Amino acid sequence: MSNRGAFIAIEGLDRSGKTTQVATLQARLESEGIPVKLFKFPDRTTAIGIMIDSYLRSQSELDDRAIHLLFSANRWELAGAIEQLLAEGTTVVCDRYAFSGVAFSTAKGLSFEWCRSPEVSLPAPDVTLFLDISPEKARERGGYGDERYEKEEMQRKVRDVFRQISTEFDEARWVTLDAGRRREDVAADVWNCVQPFTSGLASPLQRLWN
Ligand code: 2DT
Repeated sequence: MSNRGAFIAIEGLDRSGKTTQVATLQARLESEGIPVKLFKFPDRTTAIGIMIDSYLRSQSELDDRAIHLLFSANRWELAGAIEQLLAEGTTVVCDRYAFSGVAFSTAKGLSFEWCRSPEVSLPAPDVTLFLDISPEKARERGGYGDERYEKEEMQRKVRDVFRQISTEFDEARWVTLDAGRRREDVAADVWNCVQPFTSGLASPLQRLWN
């Protein structure tokens, strides 16, 4: 039987260059002839995603738990498609995933355990790359944007929760990269982490936090 595709998640703080790194990784995989599909969470194009988008732009208000569950439901509505692609041998790259869900809602004051519950059993990434940047470095890069959560205090708290999450995974599954460096250097590290997965995996896909 042929290998399944690898499931790669890229998480990162605001101003970490995550969008650029995801695009660079996608281009590199394509140039190597590896079938790849990119997902971005939240996916703002679905019915649930439209509600999330409105909330993030502060055009609507929602209870903290309600928005948390919408973010999670947005992953669940695409989980089947992700599994299918992986089974077909396509590498799946996710720009943000369940870890953002837990990090942002916990940073708002909800309990970590409560935040994690709806994410349990989602397809588990084979490796998660966390693009870490200090608030000071982010400030140097021009500060944060206008959406909800794009505030220094929030980003500090989010960073702390990401660190807490990282302790639950062994270092083969969770890699923290210093994203305060030149983008070429970060991209080289990203590729070094992803390259071993490019021939796919024979092992079954795992479930998150099961
Ligand atoms: P982008 O700026 O990457 O579009 O993210 N978020 C994201 C959550 O609070 N929960 C989640 O489950 C996810 C995926 C992080 C938009 C913002 O949404 C936050 C930043």
